Parts: sequence; structure tokens; C-alpha cells
Amino acid sequence: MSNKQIIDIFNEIADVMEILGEDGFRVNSYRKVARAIKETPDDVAELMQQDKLKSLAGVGKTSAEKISEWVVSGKIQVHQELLEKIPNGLLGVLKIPGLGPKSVAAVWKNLNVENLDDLRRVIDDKSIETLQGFGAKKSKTILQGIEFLESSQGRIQLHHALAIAEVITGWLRQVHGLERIEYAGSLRRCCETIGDIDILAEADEALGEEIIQTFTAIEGSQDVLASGKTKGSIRYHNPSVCADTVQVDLRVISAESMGAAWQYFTGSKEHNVRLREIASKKKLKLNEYGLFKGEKCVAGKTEQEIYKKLGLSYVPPTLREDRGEVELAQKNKLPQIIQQSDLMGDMHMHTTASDGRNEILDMVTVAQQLGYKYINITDHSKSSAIANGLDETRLLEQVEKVHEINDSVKGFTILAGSEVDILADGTLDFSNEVLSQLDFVMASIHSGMKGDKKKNTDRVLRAMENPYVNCISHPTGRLINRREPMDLDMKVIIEKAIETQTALEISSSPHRLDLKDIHARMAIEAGVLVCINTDAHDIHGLYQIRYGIATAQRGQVAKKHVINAMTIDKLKSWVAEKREKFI
Ligand code: DGT
Ligand code: CA
Ligand code: CA
Ligand code: ZN
Repeated sequence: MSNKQIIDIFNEIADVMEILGEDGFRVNSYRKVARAIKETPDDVAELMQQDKLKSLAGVGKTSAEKISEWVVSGKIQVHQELLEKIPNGLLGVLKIPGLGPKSVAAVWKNLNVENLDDLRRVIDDKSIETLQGFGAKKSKTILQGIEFLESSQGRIQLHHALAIAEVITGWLRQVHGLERIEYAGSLRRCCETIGDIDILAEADEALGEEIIQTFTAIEGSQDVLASGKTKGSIRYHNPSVCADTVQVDLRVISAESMGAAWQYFTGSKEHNVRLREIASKKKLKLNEYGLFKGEKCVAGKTEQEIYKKLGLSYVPPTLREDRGEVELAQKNKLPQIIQQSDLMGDMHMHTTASDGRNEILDMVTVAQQLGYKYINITDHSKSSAIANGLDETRLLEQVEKVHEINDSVKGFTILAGSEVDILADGTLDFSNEVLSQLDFVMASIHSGMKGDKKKNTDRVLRAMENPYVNCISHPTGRLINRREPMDLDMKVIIEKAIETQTALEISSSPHRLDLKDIHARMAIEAGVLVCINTDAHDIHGLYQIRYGIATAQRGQVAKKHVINAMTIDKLKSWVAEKREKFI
């Protein structure tokens, strides 16, 4: 059982209650609990055992009882009873973007719509348009929503969203008079997946229509969902850019409001709610047009002046999730989050020796362009046979080669490492004698991830106990939108990481982002060092470090928490220390 299941159940309870027209306050209390569970790195089953459920925001006695009921029985009676009250297929109708519980209730009660097929039927025969608030336009949007739901899995990965956003902003720059163009929403906050892409264009109001028309005419604009003077919205799909289909919203904003709009549309919604509360305590009003005292706009041109007038230090977008950043900003105590320029090296990458596509020297060249002072070469070990993993002989040959190349490159260090497989019992693919010849060892699980929590966790613990293992790479093994994380006891792993002086990786691969933000935060708060790496398989992969940095920032990671932000000398003595302590 995982937190995700209980989050879904609580949200479903709220949705069904809303469809049934129940009290909004109670509906929201369920949503709050779902959100609190989503935000916590802790396992709810464990929180229950430790009698700590009520430490979650919004969880009182009743919700705690419901969570316990689920942990014990795998069910919640209220949930079951609610599901009895609506047709099965109605939950599918609820998943359509833009169709909230109130609309679902309307089509169900008035037109007997019980599932997606029924919904299609009332759209086709236009009977939906007879309902109050459901014109031809809304009907069309719903139909597109159904198609969208059927054609894509919904949220797309960060790097795909970024690729699309870059093409669109590039296209829009052709409009003469457009001053500035920026990303907002979850893309700017660098969330791991993106629901829709939000873009803001700063321009004179008179240019609005031209900008929106240019936007909706872009190649790949499959459907125009909205097209007005200041706002346009399209469904974008262009296979030559990316296989995903995604909604893109563009808003044209005047210079006076640009900061306010950028702040508002960057979100998150939860962060914005907190800001508006602070504004109202100061007898001010905050919206997407500016910060107002009565009718007078007191800030709006820049985000900085808005935060300042609210008495907050500027909150970087990656922190805007209402995870404590507002309180810290009030006290001027925001963490100095890690920047890409703080990194001194990348500790995880592959070359042609295993499944990489470039040579060691190619990787060095790009690493130097990125401003690094060192890299660690980590090809796969022999158990990863499909990845052409190195056996002992090939590894030791590579070590020699790395040392040779290292001697020929000035002012830069190439370390000889390995991404050694953690075997089923937690031992490693190479003997300690072989590992002792390496400079920095990354250890990973690549197979058998389905085991139970205890077994998985013990496997990682045992690997960390090896004196030569310096970092566990992509610790949970998840693949975003493709593979669930391994069931692991992250708390125990973190404790062992401290005890054994082992770092945990934040993999920058946009498919992984592993550790993820909340786990990274949990690790650094406990005192574990993290290592932000790309796991690059070619020179281009090295540039994906931006996603790892963003994930680390979202976890409030600072420079002092990052092993590869250390100088090479410090890094080497850190490795030596573990060996001295445990051999
Ligand atoms: P997404 O698209 O699901 O990945 O997530 P976002 O955060 O991009 O959400 P989106 O596109 O619905 O809205 C963009 C931002 O606009 C959001 O982060 C905050 C702001 N916003 C949207 N709706 C509301 C709202 O009802 N209240 C407040 N305070 N802000 C909102
Ligand atoms: Ca969005
Ligand atoms: Ca949006
Ligand atoms: Zn790797």
C-alpha cells in the first residue's frame, strides 16, 4: 500500500461529495488531507503506527481514523458508501480536463449521463447545449477534453514541455513589438510533470490580437480552444518536436502588470493563496494585475517589488509550493538554494566502454564548457550485460586509461569510477579488491525492484555498508509516467547514509528525477549529502544537469549539502575518510 492510493481515495471522496452537492467545507477538508499526504515524505502507515498522523496539516481526529481504517483494512467505508451513490462510469467523466464535479452533477442529474459514451451522445445530439451554462462552445471544449483524455495520459514530462515551450516562444518572437516572453506555471517551477504550458507575452495591448493569432496559427496547433484579444489557448501536437499532446495557454500582458501576472500565473495556487492572505492582512489586494491599496496600484511591474511590498524576501519559483517557504521569506531566512554554477563536477556518466555514445575526452570537453573541474567515469558493471557492462579485466584497463588521459589534461581531474550493480542480496558486482582501485563508486539497483519493502531496503543498506560505495544512484528506480518507485523505507536509508558516510544521488535525467524533491529535502534535513548527476550516456546528456539542479532546489538543497559542489581535494578526502573508518 502506498501514499498514492490513499491520496486518490481522499480526492475521490471529495469529488463524489461535490457531485452529490454536499457541504463545500467538508469537501475541502478531504482535499486538504489529500494534499498533506502528497506533500509528506513519510509513509502514512508508519505515521499511523507512531501515532503521528495528526502532525499532517489538516488531519484531525476524524481524518486520522479514516486513514487508519485504510491502513488496517485497505478500505474506507465512507468512500465505499459514496461510490454506491453514483454510477461507476461517472468517475471517468470527472477526469475530463475542464469538467469539474458541478458540471458532472449537471449532466448526470439532467441528462442521465453515466459514462463517457453517454457524454459523447449528448454532445452529438446537442442536448447538452440545452443545459444552463453549457453552450456550443463549452460542448466543443468537452469533446476535445474527451479526445485529449483518450489520446494522452495527461501530464507530460518536464523536458518535453520545455522543448515545446522553446519552439513556441521562438515562433512568437517574430511578432514585431513584443517586448518579452516568459514561462509561468508548473514549467517555471520545474515540476516533474506538466499539466499544461503557461506562457506570458509582454506587449502593448494593441498588439494582443496579432500575438494571439500568430500563436494559434503555429504549426502543431491542432485545436484552438480560445482565441481573444489577450488570451489564447491551443492543443499542441507536433511530432517533429515531441510525441506528446499538450494544452498551451498564452496571455498578453501590459508592462505595468507583467510582474503581477508572472507571479500569479507561476503559482503554485497554494503559494498564491498564502500571498493573498498576507496582502489582505496588510489591507492590500493582490491579483494578476498588481498589488493594490484601494484603487491605487502599489506594485505590479516586477515580481520583486510585489514580494518586497508584502514584507517577504524574493522567493525563487522552484520554492513556490507552500512548503514552508512563505514563513521563511517572512523571516528573511530562505535557504541559499544550489545553483548550477556551484557545481564543480558530475559524478555519473557512461562512455563507449559500456552503453554510452561518446569517448572519455568528449565528455571532458563538454564538462569543461559547463565550468566543471572534474568528472567521474562510471560505466556499467558486468551484471548489466545488456548495457555491455565491464568485467574486472575491462574495468581495470579502463582505470589505467583514465589515469593516462587525466595526466594529459591540465587543471581538470578525471576520476576512475564505476556504476556497480547492487546484486539481489545487497552485495556488489565487483570484489572489494577491485573496488579499492577506483576513485569514486556509484552503486545502483537495475533489476528485481518489485520485492517487498524490507527486502528492498535491506538490499540498499547492505550496499551502503560497503566502504567503497560512495553514492547510491537513482535510489528509488522510478521512471516518471512509466515505472513506480521501488518500495523503500526512505527514513531507514537516510539514517544508514549518515552512519556510513554515503551520499544519495539526485539523478538529473528527466525520466528519473530520483531522489525526487521531497525525498531530497528529507535527506539534507537529516544531514545526508546529495550528489547531483546526469547519468549522461552522451555529451548532450551532460546538459540535463539543469533538471537535477531544479529538483534539488525544489528540495531546498543548498551548496553545502552537495558533494559535487566540493573542490576535488575535499571530495577525495571525503572518500578516503569512509575507507579509513570502515576498512
Ligand atoms: P499544471 O498546469 O497542472 O502542471 O500546474 P500549474 O501550476 O501550471 O497550474 P495551472 O496551469 O492550472 O495554472 C497556472 C497558475 O495560475 C497556477 O500555478 C496558479 C495560477 N492559478 C490558476 N488558477 C488559480 C486559482 O484558482 N487561484 C489562484 N490563486 N491561482 C490560480
Ligand atoms: Ca500549467
Ligand atoms: Ca494553464
Ligand atoms: Zn548510469
